[in-house]
Amino acid sequence: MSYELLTVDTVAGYVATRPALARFGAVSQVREVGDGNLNLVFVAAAERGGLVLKQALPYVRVDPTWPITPERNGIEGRALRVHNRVAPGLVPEIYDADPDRHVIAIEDLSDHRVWRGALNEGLRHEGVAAALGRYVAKVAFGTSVFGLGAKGHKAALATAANPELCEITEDLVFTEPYITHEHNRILPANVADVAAYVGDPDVRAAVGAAKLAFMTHAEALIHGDLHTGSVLVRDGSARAFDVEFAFYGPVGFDLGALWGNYVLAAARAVVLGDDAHAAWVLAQAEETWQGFAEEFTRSWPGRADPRIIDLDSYLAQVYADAVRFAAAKAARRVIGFSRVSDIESLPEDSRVRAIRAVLAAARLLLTAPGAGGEPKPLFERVGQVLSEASR
Ligand code: SR1
Ligand code: MG
Repeated sequence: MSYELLTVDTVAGYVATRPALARFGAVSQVREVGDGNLNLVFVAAAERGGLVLKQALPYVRVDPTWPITPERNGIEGRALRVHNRVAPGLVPEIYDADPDRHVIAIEDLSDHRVWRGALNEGLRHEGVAAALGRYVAKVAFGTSVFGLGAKGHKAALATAANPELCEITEDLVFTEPYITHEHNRILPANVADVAAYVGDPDVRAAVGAAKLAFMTHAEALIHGDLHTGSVLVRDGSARAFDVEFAFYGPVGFDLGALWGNYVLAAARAVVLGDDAHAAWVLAQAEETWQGFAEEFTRSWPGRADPRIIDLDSYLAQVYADAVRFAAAKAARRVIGFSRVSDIESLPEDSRVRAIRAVLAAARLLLTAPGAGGEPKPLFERVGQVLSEASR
């Protein structure tokens, strides 16, 4: 290890060495709260407020035999500064970035909670889905050719490559679930469900097209991993965090990540018999889309070059991308590496039904003719499919 990892005992001393953090004063209390796949995360209480330190490990936290570049921490810091500029109030503030120890210091949002957990409990945080749509729109406009102009976009793109983390997504989301791979974990009762999904030629063609779009459509500096575990909520507030997967990619990927995770949360609700919560969760797809489309449309008159490119055509392309990405993002969580509590915390018989339902919904999203245009009818159909497939 070429750099020293922080511990609860060394955080106070570390903060004292960082000029950018001097305004917080002495740290008095530290908790390690990291529960994701990759990083150490400390919440520190100091004389003049709280802060969070996030340090990249040089390996996957949940599988130390799997090396992963700690340079992602600097990539996250740079993306977070950009997102704070274009979408203030929708991401945590960033106070410091340390390229030697691979640490960023960010805003303490301990008065918020992770949205996935709240959704799992059947809680409704109104306005979060729309706020996230606005976040995606502000990033989509502010970091793209629309906000930066052609040359500005190319210059920004050149500073924001994230090949190693993109490769993780290419493998885990778009490839491994569709091949025989040691990461895949399939319950005996779901073997036929997975085989039907991954064996469908239309599914494979659509996922292949989605993978190519992910790899080549450098539209904006997207979040890159915008699942419901990357969102902090409080009444009246939503913040997207954990932007280490940020790169210049397709805008629809962030919207699709949210939609795919709404499908997972809804599948959980359906098998638990809470149809009202499932319907509410799926209705958030429309809320997110409206938040996105309205915010993007509001920004449109300020685009750098008003010639030729048509707003409605662009929104239609983002929508079509998002539908495919939603399916891929939901399916990967029930076949491959990195599972989610929505499904994993269910008893096995319910989990089998939820997984079957998620795969049926993903198949619908990837293959339904006429999925274009409107999320409301599409996600109402998703709700029907979840109910039917989980019986
Ligand atoms: C090895 S990283 C596994 C997953 O964790 C992150 O949240 C991303 O979703 C990634 O695919
Ligand atoms: Mg993450």
